Amino acid sequence: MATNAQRAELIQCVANLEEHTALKLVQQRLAHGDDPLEIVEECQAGMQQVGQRYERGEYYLAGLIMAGEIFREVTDIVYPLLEHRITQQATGKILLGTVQGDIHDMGKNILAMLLRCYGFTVIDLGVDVPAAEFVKQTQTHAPDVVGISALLTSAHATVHETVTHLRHERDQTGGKFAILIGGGQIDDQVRATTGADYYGKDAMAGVRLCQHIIAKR
Ligand code: B12
Repeated sequence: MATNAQRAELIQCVANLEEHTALKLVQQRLAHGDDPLEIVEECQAGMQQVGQRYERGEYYLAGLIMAGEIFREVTDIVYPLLEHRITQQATGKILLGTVQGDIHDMGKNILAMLLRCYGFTVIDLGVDVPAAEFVKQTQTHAPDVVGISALLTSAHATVHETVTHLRHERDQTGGKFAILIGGGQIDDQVRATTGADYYGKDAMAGVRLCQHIIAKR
């Protein structure tokens, strides 16, 4: 079990874009049997600090790119460990994607990975997905849940457009899928404005909501 100082050190390394030290700490922590999911959460906290420094003009776009690269390397180490941890019976089908105009995908990828760990079948449409593509893929796959990710505030209008198209499709065809949104600045107010059914504050909340939606059927 990591100490608070060890947690803070990893968060600071990611925030300071110290790639080699961050990866070394991750390896050490895993070797000591620390929870891979906690390690991912700490790196996420480091990424938030990177975002704040970018907002304050202390980092430029290169800083965001570097942070993205560190996070990807961490997940490359951690994912295989998580995948072997939880295996349950298939519980439902989830269609996932990041909305058009937004190319952030690491949060969505964590959600996809955790959903698979919990036995869900995930169809990942990737990033920059137009509303019409979400609709088309619901026709092809008949999912139980459509999960929409967006990190940019400027993409909230596209979230709204995507949800509106999906709701229309659901009304027209009697489709049963629920619409779940999450990522960045999305909160329950954005959920209400866009007309989505559910909002998940993080990937684990997303998994719990998918379980809840399917259990209700
Ligand atoms: C890395 C990064 C990038 C990388 C992305 C690489 C990649 N492959 O994703 C790159 C360099 C490409 C990038 C580009 C840009 N970025 Co950027 N980026 C970030 C940064 C630092 C980290 C994001 C991240 O991956 N976090 C880690 C993951 C795990 O966290 P997460 O995405 O939030 O996901 C968690 C939850 O939100 C949730 N979740 C996510 N999706 C979903 C979906 C569902 C259904 C559910 C239930 C839950 C859920 O679960 C996840 C795990 O718990 C953030 C800072 C921040 N505070 O987030 C800025 C940030 C998001 N970026 C920002 C900006 C401005 C940009 C650019 C416009 C910069 C520019 N001038 O070009 C471009 C936009 C490009 C585009 N069109 O999308 C701003 C957005 C501000 C705003 N409010 O709109 C931020 C907040 C930085 C800041 N503070 O200014 N970025």
